Amino acid sequence: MFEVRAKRKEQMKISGEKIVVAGLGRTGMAVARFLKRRGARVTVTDSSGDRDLADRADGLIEMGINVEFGSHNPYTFENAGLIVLSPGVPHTIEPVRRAVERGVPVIGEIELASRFIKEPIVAISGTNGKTTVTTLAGKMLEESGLNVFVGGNIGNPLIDYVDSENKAEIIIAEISSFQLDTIVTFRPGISVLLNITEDHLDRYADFNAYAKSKGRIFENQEGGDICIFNASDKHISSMTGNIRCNKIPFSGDEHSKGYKEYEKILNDRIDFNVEKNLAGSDPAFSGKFSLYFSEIGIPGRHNIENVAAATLASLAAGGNMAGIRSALKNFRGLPHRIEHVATINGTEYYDDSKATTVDSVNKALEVFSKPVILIMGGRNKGSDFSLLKNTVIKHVKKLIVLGEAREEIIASLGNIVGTVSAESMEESVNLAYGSARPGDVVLLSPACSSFDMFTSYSHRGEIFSRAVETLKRSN
Ligand code: UMA
Repeated sequence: MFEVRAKRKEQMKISGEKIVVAGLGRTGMAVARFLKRRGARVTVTDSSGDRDLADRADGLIEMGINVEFGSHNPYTFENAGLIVLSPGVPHTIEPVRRAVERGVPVIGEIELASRFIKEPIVAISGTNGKTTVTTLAGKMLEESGLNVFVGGNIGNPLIDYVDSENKAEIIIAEISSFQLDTIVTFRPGISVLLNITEDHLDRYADFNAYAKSKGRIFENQEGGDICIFNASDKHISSMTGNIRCNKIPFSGDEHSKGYKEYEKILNDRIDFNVEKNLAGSDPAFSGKFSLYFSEIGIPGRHNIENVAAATLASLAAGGNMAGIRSALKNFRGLPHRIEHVATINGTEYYDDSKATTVDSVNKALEVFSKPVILIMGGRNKGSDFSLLKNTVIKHVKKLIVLGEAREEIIASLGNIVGTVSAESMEESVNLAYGSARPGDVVLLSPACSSFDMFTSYSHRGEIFSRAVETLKRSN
């Protein structure tokens, strides 16, 4: 029943077409080269006038690609035969809207790539955990002996796979809401939706618009396709009533409607009871098995959900139990996600810089039973920090805030826990050290993006770790 197969592809004419690529980041560069190689007349446009763009543009200009940067010229968009947007370029910006009104088709890189990829695609989305599940599912399938390409929002554009010489048997793609905004026919054979909580409210009109975008992962799936989703997430369960794919819900909430039919997360294990033929390559697979939490090397209840999702996706994609268990045994999580950095005088220091949403900070705090000194702040993505009140009361003994969102965080949480403001990451770490007692935890979990002070969340995490290491050496 659950046959994993590649889908019929939309034909697409590229040679000789006038195509505009918006955004000169990693995606835009890859798309422009891909289109040029196929004979399109390509213009890349970027609203920024940064110097590094000029350096990047040089290579494209040498290939005969036209590059415009410093602003978006509406005329360029309106006169295109097709516009391909990078994920970071909203489809709602004025020049794109005007071009759409004039009938110019607009797609994103995922849509473009999917029209040329023949191999089956496993698409993984959700507000939190998608990189972890994408990485883990990739490892489970590799350990099952399959040749896998892992890409998408995780950092390497899918379009790069199309022209690569190393062909895979299966594509594991992390897909963001930004990428789902610009799909048309994108139809993954297997979709995974992990959770939907507040994020990117600086780009979407409201939460519903963001949630709707996430739900588009199911939009083109048909019977025979598989969709794996977290049924204990009320936003997800409200959108899965009418989807056409074969549903494989998992849930840790016994009060969920239809719970009996779900893959169940209990207190010490995940109980699976999936159709026998979900396992494409494992004749010994009986359908019923348990994974005990003691087999899982990454902390937190949210990671149990991630493991359930990765296991189901891997089985659906042809993985076997030996491969799944082996990957699970060796997987210790990804950098900057509740990553242990050091122990100094009995205090544990953790880098959770990837936690850019309120929900991910709530989840990180729930991992710890010890008192937490929490370092938060950065650029607010439209979050309501007061949603952290209950977990902060329960877990946090001191709050240290930094970055643009300091005042907003103090206004939401400053009256429930001792809060101090810091000018830099180094100062934050020193303040945390000054308040720490043996048995405490110091946790960087910002609930904000990093772009006010750092180049990325990983840069922020590295600066935090460096400050902790310096402290450790001086002890
Ligand atoms: N730009 C414009 N016009 C605009 C807005 C931006 O020209 O209106 C330009 C910027 O000046 C910049 C370029 O667009 O030069 C950047 O494009 P981009 O942000 O799409 O950057 P890429 O390097 O192509 O990275 C994108 C994803 N970025 C975003 O979604 C914001 C990367 O996800 C992804 O790894 C990469 O494609 C490969 O697929 C990053 C991310 O933060 C990690 N994703 C969000 C998340 O995970 O929460 C969704």
